[in-house]
Amino acid sequence: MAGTITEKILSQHIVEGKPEMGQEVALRIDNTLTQDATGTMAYLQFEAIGIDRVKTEFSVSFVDHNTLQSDFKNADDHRYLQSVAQRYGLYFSKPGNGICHQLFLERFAKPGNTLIGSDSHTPTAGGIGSFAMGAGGLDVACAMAGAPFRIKYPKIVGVKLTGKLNDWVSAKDVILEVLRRIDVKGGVGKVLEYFGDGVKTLSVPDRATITNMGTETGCTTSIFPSDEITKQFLEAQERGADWKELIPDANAQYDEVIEINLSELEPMIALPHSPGNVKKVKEVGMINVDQVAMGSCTNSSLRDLKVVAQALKGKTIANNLHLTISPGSRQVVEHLMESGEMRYIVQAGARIMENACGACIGMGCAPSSAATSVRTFNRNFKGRSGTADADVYLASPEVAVATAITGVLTDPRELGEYPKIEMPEKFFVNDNMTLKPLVENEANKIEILRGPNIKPLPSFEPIGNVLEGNVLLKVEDNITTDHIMPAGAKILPLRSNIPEISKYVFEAVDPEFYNKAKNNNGGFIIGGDNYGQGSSREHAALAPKYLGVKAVITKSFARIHLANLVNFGIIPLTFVNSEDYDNINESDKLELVIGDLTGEVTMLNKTKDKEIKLTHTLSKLDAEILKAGGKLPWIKKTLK
Ligand code: MIC
Ligand code: SF4
Repeated sequence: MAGTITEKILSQHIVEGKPEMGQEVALRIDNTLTQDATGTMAYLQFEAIGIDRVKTEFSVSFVDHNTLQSDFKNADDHRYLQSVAQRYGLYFSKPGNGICHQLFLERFAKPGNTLIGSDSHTPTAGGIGSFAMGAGGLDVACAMAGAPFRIKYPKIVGVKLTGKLNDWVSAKDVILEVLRRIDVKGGVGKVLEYFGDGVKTLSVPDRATITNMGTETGCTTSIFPSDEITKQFLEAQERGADWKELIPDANAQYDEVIEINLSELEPMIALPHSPGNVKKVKEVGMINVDQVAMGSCTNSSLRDLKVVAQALKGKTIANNLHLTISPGSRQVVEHLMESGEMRYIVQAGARIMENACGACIGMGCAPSSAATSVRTFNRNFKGRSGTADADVYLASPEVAVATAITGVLTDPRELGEYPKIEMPEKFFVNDNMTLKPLVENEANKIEILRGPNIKPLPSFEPIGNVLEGNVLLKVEDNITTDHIMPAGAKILPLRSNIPEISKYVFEAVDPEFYNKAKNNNGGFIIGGDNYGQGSSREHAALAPKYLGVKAVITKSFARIHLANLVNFGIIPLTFVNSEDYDNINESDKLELVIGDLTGEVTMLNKTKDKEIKLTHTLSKLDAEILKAGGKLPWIKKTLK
């Protein structure tokens, strides 16, 4: 059968359902990944499922988000994660080894495999030709226990690349251009599959930058072919045996095509406070910049930092700003040391940070009050940097380094000749900070080490037929999971303690939310379009559930958050007529008759004495899971 890459991979992994756009299909999952911030909860759930060993081809547990260890909590989480990995047959990547997606790309990802990860940027592995999706921790726990992962069969959008990038223009500009065109919800329900002659001009890490930040379009995933370039990359990583060719057939049919001529692209930048708010750098002008931060799973590869190092060679960063650099992995650092390029970075005055997420998730390096920060990251949601009134811009390493040198936002083409960089033929391969899975009889002897901050999972009752309560909060379009459940240095250490972390739900949106939820015995949230965009953190569903939130009623939802709401027994409903959003206010008293959740739901706004029709996209199975009070009780029954 002629087909796209997406069709080829999915047809080999569908275990239930028909490959028809919008229909639910269940996929066999080959690999999983977790990171520490979502991982503790995922493994607590995995333990609760009661399986003796992971059932995937392989699964990896990374520690990269919170590595501050400012007290015992964080260190206890790491110790717990290491012991769980050893007990249940996973690989374990120790803190400092690097950022999960960069490491997975370098050392694990395989073309043609399916991967889910408890992190929304898991599609980074699409750069190598894996079909890789972000998911809630509970879905990852279920996949580790051998359960399939369910998605709506996507619309397959072909992104046709032609031409070749000019000097000082790089992969980040490609994905910023995609975001400029389709914005932060233009990818919902879709796979962005890259094809065309331009593909062969991009290296695997370039491709991974594009698939990584594709997440910001809301898409199910993004994927590139696996070709000769992929083969060379894998061989250079001593993983030639993992390569297989994966290219679309000549007559492959896409449901829609977007064309991008790489030769026409210019340096781009996303303005505050959305990754979809994209303009050309030259249109924005010379704004003063206080901080430049480089790294994150989007732009911390060897190529990226080599360009930065060469551009910094012999220069000093501008007096008015700070430059921080967080490399993606130890492999990247080792090469920069070996080539001497690390010296150029150090000599120029950059602050070298740990190989971790760091500033990207607000773990330090918060900008000063009302400051402007230019970052090579993928998200610039308001407040995510740790400074509520900072303006964060997202750009390529080229734009970032040019800005670091001049002190004002700078089109890198003004720097003159593009640095020539030399990539190594073979990468330094050193997996000594990744612990291998133990054989079964060794694994069974491992004791799981917990700390006092790792609290038991809360359990929830099955949902009744009629839901009553008050509207606790009404929010606008594009509310992110960073709004719902903030991260950062203060809150991340509480990820394994739901009673504590729930005190911070919606903290920056409505500081009274926690008290309101408590005083009202829970209630409802009203949202606009694309509610829950951004991260995969299931705490954005689990913590509101803990506070008694019964249903979230919006104009539309982001994919991963919708699944997380179902997983934790909060009913996600949408307005049949989106104008009805205006017929509900905060504190209104609502009554919802849920029934069996097979069709429309009628809601009575008792305060306004008005009936409002609601609908949903839930499958029969979702309805079953919701009725059972969430996925954990349901999966325990199913897998027994
Ligand atoms: C993010 O970039 O927002 C995170 C932090 O990596 C999240 C995961 C989390 O909240 O732990 C994500 O993207 O899923
Ligand atoms: Fe880490 Fe930032 Fe990537 Fe999330 S987006 S995985 S916080 S580097």
